[in-house]
Amino acid sequence: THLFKEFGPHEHASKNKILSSISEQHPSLQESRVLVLYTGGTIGMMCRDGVYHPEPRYLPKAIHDLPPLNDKEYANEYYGEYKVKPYCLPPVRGMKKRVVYWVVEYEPLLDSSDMTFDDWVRIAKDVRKSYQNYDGFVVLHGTDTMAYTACALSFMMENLGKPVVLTGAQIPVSEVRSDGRENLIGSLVVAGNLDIPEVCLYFNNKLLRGNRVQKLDNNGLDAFGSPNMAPIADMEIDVNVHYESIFRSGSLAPFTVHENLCRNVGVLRIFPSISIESVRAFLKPPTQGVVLQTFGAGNMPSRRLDIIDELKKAVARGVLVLNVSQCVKGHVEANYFTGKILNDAGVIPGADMTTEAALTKLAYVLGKDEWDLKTKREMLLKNLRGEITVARSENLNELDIIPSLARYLRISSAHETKLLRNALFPPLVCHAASNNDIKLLESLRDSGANFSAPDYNLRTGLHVAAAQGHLETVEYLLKWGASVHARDVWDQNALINAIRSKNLDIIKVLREAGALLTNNPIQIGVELCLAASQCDLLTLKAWKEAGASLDDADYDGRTALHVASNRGYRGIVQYLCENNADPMTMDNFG
Ligand code: ASN
Repeated sequence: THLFKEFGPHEHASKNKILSSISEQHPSLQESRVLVLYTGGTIGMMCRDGVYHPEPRYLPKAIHDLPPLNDKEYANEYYGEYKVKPYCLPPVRGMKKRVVYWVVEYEPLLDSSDMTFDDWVRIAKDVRKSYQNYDGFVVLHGTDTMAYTACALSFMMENLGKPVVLTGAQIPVSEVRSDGRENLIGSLVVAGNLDIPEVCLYFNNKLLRGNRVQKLDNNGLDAFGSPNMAPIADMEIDVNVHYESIFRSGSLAPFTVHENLCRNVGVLRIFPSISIESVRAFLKPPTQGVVLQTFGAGNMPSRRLDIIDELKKAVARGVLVLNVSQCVKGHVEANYFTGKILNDAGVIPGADMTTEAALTKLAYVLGKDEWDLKTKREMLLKNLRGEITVARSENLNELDIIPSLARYLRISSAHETKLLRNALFPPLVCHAASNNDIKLLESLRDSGANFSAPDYNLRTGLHVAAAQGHLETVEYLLKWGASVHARDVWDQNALINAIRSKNLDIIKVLREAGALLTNNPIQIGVELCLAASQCDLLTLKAWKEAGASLDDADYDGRTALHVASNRGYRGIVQYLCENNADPMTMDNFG
């Protein structure tokens, strides 16, 4: 019962209340909704008896009174009547949508050193439960084990289509020099405005891929780095997102959470003259997965045949051993005999994964009961969520038109050419989508186009293809990671566009990829009544296929069944009754 204890500005509410409150009619379409899960960490701590402790309820109240984190005037004007009032970020320069957010405080709040696998599962499940109601998620977390949580969540969240941003602080918000305020603002901006469907970590003006991150400094405010990967975004005066490096799931399946993590995993750090007894003790059952931290580019003392022999025996018993380097930078490669000897023993090379990523990947892969041992080994070698660097085989081909236009417009700097590319690609993608031109889409992709980047009306190629009824293009765009959640300036996603084009096949494909109806049920009720009044069976079928309840009523409580029976449309009445419309529903006039 305490799971979703929520602290609005000065009130408590159950999770259900939060969900119902955000489905109320929205004052402005140019908003995005973010859910903040506050798990603990220094950000909300207070110093008592000379040591820091998590302080329940302090942080949500502090945020409420901080103008850069809460525009009270806006909140009162638009959300004054809400049961659980959200916090509203003031407008942020360069960002199209205002961020409106709700904070759920966990109980108990934890120093992240106290977190366990169960806490990762709890966070992942909470995101799953509220996934359809928010555009992005922020997880407030202690810094000590944030890298582990970020890695674990990245694997557990399959086919993620929205940003999940972890952040925290080195100095609590209760202190004057706190870095927590900036970190929270930056994370909210990312979660509410950027199309980055990844688990990431935001700290000190940098956005890093979650499963590449390590805590590198326990004193500096720039505490995190991802030594083997450049940041996904730098938040300087301008926000510079490196869209080409974003990892997008190529699967057509919807978002899910894999909860089962194998606990029998561990990290074994090799050091000169390590004893065979400790190696043996470590590899003993019930151990199922081991991250082996080796020297340099993945090397072992080759004269220690006793250890190699123990490793071979463990591998033969089915233990998965993953080799990562003790160096923070670089990757494991069998360049030396001392490295090759491990490969020959059946140890799996871990490329440039961090120890945190390797450990949580093992827990995830070993938790997949449906995979046999061979598949598990293959999965450990594969780049599942961007945790491994994969060399791009082909170079980006600059689309011919870009350099010519750059010359014509007398643009010479690489930066300006990049701006030109970013401005031109979205309308070109929409144009190709509208013509069902997969060849053009292919060459745009070769040139580095991001299929989720919206045009000036925030429309993407997927909106256009769905509106035009081009199934092949819809499938192609989804395969290359287009977001099913993108909403245009009229608050419509691709699913609504597919309903308007009455294309049941497209609706099905979008739904399978995780698309959801985000409209208010009253809006849907109005649409259903309108379709019934026009005897438009196909539109009713389209709404049904998209997941609408045919019982949704308009503002007067009237349903499609009221309208169709009033007009004597037998076919429509029959269809509605066959699809569970309730003939006993009363409108507001009884
Ligand atoms: N011990 C704290 C934690 O991880 C450190 C921090 O958040 N800066 O919860």
